[in-house]
Amino acid sequence: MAKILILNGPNLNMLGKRQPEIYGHINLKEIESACEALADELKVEVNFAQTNYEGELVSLIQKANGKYEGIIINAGGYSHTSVAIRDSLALFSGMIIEVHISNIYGREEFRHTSMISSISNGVIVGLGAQSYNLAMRALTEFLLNE
Ligand code: CA2
Repeated sequence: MAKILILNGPNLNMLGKRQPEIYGHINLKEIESACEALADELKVEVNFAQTNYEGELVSLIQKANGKYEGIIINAGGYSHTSVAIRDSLALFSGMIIEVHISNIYGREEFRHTSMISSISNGVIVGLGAQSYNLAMRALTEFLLNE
């Protein structure tokens, strides 16, 4: 069974608590539960991690190598700044889908650039919590056709 790791970066543990006009009312636990239900349907295994620390994200990505066929990552604010996270993803041998809950292109200029997009297989942006489900479907589809 294919294994997918869903990684969330800084402040995504705050989802549902503030700024619902940007990120919606759903919290991270609810997003993860929805992904778990979808994993059953898609017959894949899914695991989750969230951290507010850049280095920890790097370590999680390194450890995922050889263990997971795919990573779905919302690196939060680090998406726009982190060469270290980009470098660790570039070393990952499986597929990568970058997701963002909000439409980063409709927000402040500094959110318009992602360090991760060009080394990802695909990017899903601005579709709310659904972004994660869509990424799981796309990844599963990719992996089946590999
Ligand atoms: O839209 C996304 O998914 C983001 O990756 C979310 C990040 C932001 O820095 C990126 O530019 C786009 C922020 C994480 C969530 O931050 C919250 C802050 C307060 C309340 C709820 C969430």
